[in-house]
Amino acid sequence: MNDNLTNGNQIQIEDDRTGIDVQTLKRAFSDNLFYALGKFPEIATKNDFYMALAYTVRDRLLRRWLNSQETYLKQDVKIVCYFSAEYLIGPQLGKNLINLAIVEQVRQAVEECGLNLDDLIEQEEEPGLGNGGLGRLAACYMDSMATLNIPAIGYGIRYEFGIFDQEICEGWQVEITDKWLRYGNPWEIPRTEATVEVGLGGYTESFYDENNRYRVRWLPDRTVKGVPYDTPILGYKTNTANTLRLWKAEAPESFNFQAFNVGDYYGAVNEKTYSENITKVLYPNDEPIQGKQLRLEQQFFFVSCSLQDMIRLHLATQENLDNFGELFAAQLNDTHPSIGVAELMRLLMDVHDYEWEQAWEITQKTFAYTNHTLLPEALEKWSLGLFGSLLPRHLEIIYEINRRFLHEIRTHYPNDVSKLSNFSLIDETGEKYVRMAHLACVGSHAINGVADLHTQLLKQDVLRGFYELFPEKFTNKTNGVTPRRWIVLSNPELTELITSKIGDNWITHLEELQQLEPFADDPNFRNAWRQMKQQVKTRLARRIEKRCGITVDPNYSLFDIHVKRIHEYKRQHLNVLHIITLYNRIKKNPNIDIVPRTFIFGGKAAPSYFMAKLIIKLINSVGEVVNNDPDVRGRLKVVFIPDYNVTNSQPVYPAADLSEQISTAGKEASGTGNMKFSLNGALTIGTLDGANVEIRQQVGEENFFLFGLKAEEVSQMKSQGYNPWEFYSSNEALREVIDQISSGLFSPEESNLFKPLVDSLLYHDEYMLLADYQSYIDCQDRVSEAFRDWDNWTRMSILNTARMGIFSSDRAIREYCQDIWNVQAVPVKLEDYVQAKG
Ligand code: B1N
Repeated sequence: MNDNLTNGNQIQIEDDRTGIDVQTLKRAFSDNLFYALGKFPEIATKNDFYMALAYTVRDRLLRRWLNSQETYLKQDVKIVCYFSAEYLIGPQLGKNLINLAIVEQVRQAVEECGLNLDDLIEQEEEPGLGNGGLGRLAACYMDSMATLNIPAIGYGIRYEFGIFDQEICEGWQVEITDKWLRYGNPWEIPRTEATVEVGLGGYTESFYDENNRYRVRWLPDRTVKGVPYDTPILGYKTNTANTLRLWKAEAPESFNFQAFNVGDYYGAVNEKTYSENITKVLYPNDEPIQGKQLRLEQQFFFVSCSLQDMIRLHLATQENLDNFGELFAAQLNDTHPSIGVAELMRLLMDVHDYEWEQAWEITQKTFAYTNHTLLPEALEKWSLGLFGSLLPRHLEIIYEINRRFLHEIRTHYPNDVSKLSNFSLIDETGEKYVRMAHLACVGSHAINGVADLHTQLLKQDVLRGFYELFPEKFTNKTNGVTPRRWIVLSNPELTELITSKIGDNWITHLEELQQLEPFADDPNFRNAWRQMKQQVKTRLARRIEKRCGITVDPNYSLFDIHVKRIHEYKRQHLNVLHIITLYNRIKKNPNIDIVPRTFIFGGKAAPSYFMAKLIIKLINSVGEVVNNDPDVRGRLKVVFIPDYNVTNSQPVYPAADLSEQISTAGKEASGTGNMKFSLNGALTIGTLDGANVEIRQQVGEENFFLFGLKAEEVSQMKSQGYNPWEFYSSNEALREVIDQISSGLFSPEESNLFKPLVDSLLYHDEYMLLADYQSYIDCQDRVSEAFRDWDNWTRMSILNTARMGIFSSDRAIREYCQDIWNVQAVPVKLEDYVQAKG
């Protein structure tokens, strides 16, 4: 059984509790079912079994987690604090099993209990605490930091309701509340002892302290408690387990007691509800913002909690905060946490007695800012009225930062008053606003974009002035994704095939995928590759059948996949124009020789984004017609996978033949789905936008389907007065497609249904679909021709995977560590823990 037990020393006793041989795992699993869940196996639900297994796995990473925290505390090491309002960490069980390298033992243990591991893994409800790419990037970076042994804390918000669940009813998106905590969350541990208080509202007053120094204090009119909930983030086959610390807002008891004392029961309860609202729900918009007070409260709340937490940690081993910026690197994931600049200044000056100059030095040294968007409407700004009433002290501090900053501007550009209003942290062109990107830029020592093209456009355009002023602050950090989740966990078939040829070192050194290149010329390997792809496509086809009731053909049909948030700039509707174009070709000539295609869509629309919701309806309506037309004979299928999230995306990326990355050039900051597809051997049809540019460079232009206007051509055409109508009237196929949509061919019950969409294309076409239509169609025709040559397609597919190594989030994190954070790896020891040989 367990031969370690025979020695009977300390180490083996520990091993008896958390050993990883099959017998010990079985015992632990049933113990957890009984002692933690309080269930006999006979009456346990599937969820009980899942929970028991989750606890069993958590038990096995606790030692690493606690040792990591102890190591950081004792060694005065520099810690990365990732500040993000969103994290999309996905389901944890499967990932932790892989990282602990105990998949097979656990599979067997669970099987010997009469259960199936994959069923239990599927049971997990993921924490949907983000909207899309930005939140998922934060999760990939947490994974890479742990894997690279970089000390890190992820700070964020524990939303009670994450991104809504999406259902499709009669082709329309319906939003359902995400009750992810309903059955409990086995991965988190509340640390109530580390609770902090956050003030809101009220006013400020100045006074002279005992040393006769002029000081300011903030007298908030309400306070909220922040309670941290910690989730361990274990690295891959390493002892490092970092912490994701998410804050939950709670009402302070004192408020309730006060109100109770005066007999105001309702007031007390109401106050409690009001405070707890702050972390109730994630705002479900991914790009444009709405300027809602609650959102600013969320941002300030989690940032203030986190900075207070860092200061407490720091002062546990240091005498003062002088070297705060040497021991912490705080990364601002977009401007959402940028209020941190003013909050750290306040904490340093008002609470810890620092003078402005030194506080400012510490603040700039601590923060760095990542920009994630080029859409002007997505740049965050807060109206002065709202800002001042919620954060009066912070507004004063921002005014003072601005005063000093504009003084520098005046000396730098003595004869140019227009510079002042351009650079100002306050937008005074109409109603007055605080410009959060400006605050982030002046308060940080580094500013980065998330792909080469994006960083260039930031320098030339969005943040041009700041680049002229401090060029040395700007760097590019092209996004990356973690191969552990996006290959090893999502695509076991591919993982096995790669490993059979080049070993498994690529999982932490993704550049080694290069070693696959020579195999692209090996017919046996190409065969194996094609079979693997077939297998994975079949897996997805089964899910689609089950979920959507649509039969698709994994063997002969090209899987053409477009999954991401629904947004006009991402142009899902351009894809639809192509589908209708193919449909028309078939209708005109039902015997036409056409490459069969399965068009797969997935993605959520912001609930208030009318046009995005109409695009979902259009996809489903076109699908209804195309899927059921006997002339089509199943050669085209259109599928909309509902409720696209991390869990549901995992079977999707591996199954793609073609990846749709067709945003209007200059609009998508980077994209990360583009990387997941290509890594899994899909070919890309794409514009020169975001990271597509670099993906094409890497995989080679002959292995990438490029179309469309370039970013500079887009802006040129715009400035010359773009007229979509010209494209419409001069292109017969396009005109037919548009006319069919507007005539109600796809909405027989309501012929005007898609009028808003058609009108927007014909009269504005902000995202230049009509300008790119023909180029897209021609390119899709090249795709189809290429797919006919299966063998060569497979070659291109292999080369895509082989050349995508640099898009690992490990590479991205190494760059952040070197160029921005100046942090080093810190290995964690695992004393008195011995891995069982079993
Ligand atoms: O961030 C991703 C990029 O790969 C995508 O190109 C980019 O669109 C995405 C407000 C955002 N930018 N901005 C957001 C999210 C939530 C929110 O409330 C804006 N998301 C992105 C990772 O770099």
